[in-house]
Amino acid sequence: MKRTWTIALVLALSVVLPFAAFAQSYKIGVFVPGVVAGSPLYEQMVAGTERAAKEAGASVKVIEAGFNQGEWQEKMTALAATGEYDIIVTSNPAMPFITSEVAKAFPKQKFLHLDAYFLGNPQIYSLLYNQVEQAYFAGYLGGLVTTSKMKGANADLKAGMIVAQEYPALTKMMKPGFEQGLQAVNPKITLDYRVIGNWYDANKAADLANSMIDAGVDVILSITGGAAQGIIKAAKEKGKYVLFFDSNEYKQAPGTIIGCAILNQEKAAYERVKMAIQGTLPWGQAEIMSAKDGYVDFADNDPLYINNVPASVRNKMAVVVKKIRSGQLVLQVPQL
Ligand code: RBF
Repeated sequence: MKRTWTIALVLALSVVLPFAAFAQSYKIGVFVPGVVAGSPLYEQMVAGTERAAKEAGASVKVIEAGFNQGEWQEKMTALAATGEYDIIVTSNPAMPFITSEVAKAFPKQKFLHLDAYFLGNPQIYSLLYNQVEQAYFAGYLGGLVTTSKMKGANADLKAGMIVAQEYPALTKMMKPGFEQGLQAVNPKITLDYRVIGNWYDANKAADLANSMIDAGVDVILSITGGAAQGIIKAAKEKGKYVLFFDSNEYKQAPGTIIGCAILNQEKAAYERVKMAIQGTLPWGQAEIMSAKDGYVDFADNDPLYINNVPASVRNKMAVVVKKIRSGQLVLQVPQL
C-alpha cells in the first residue's frame, strides 16, 4: 500500500514539476539605458515586461545602466556574460548598435528591443514606432494652440521644442513630424528648437524654456526624459503650455500640459515578451508600428485634456486625430 502511494506521488510530481520548473526558469533581464523614474518609455517597458512575466511565472531583473552612455556597452556585456537571462529587454534607438556587438561574444543571448529598428540579426528582435505620426499629433495641436485665443497664447506664431539629445529618430522623425503638424495649421508658424545635452538637467531645461517663452513662444514640445520637470515648471510659472511625449502625463500639471502624444510601449512590451516566453517571437525581424496599429496615439479622452483645452481647438484636433488613427492620413517613416 505504502509503495503504491509512493509511486503515485512520484508520478504526480513528475508530471507537475517540469512545468513549474520551466516557468520558474525563464529569466528576463531588463536593461534600462538611463534610469526608470521620469523616463516614460522606460517606465512602460518595465511595467509591460513585468505584467507578461507575472502571467507566465517568469522572473524579471531590472538593471539601470545610468546616464553615462559610454558605459552602456560594458554594462550590457557584463549582463550577457552572466548567461542567466533567456532574453534581455531594452529600449531606445541606439541600443541595437550595442547589442549587435555584444551578441557576437554571446551567440546564445537574445535581445528584445523596443523603440528601435535593427533588421537581420537572429539574436535580435526590434519594434519601432512611427514617431512622425506621434510628433505630427503634437505639432498639429501646438499649431492650433499658438494660433488660438487661449489664455496663455500670444499673437506671435512661434512654437518651441526642447530635446535632450539629437539622434536619427529625433532629427528624421520627431522634429520633421512636429514641424509638419505646426505648418499644416499655419505655414507661417516658426519653430524655436533647443538641445539640452543630457536627459536629466532640469535646471538647464528650465533656462531654455524661459528664454524661449521670453522670445514669444507659448507652447513647447518636450522630449527630455527626467529634465521635463524644468520645462513644466517654467511654463507653469509663465502661464504657457507644454506638449508631452510618450505617456499620458496630464496629471503632472493640469492646464499646463495640454496635449500628450503617446506610444503604447507597455502593450508592446507585454505582447512581445509574452511571445518570447512562448517561443513565437520572430527573432531577426524588425517591425514598425503606426497609429492605425494602435501603438501611436493622442490622449484625447482624458478629462484633463477635455476640461483644459477649448472645444474650438479640440474639434479641429479631433479631425486630424481621426484621420491618422484610421490610416486615412499616413505619414511615412523615413530610412533612419
Ligand atoms: N528617453 C528618456 O525618457 N530618458 C532617457 O534617459 C533616454 N535616453 C536616451 C538615450 C539615447 C542614446 C537615445 C537614442 C534615446 C534616449 N531616450 C531617452 C529617448 C527615447 O528613446 C525616445 O526617443 C524618446 O522618449 C521619444 O519617444
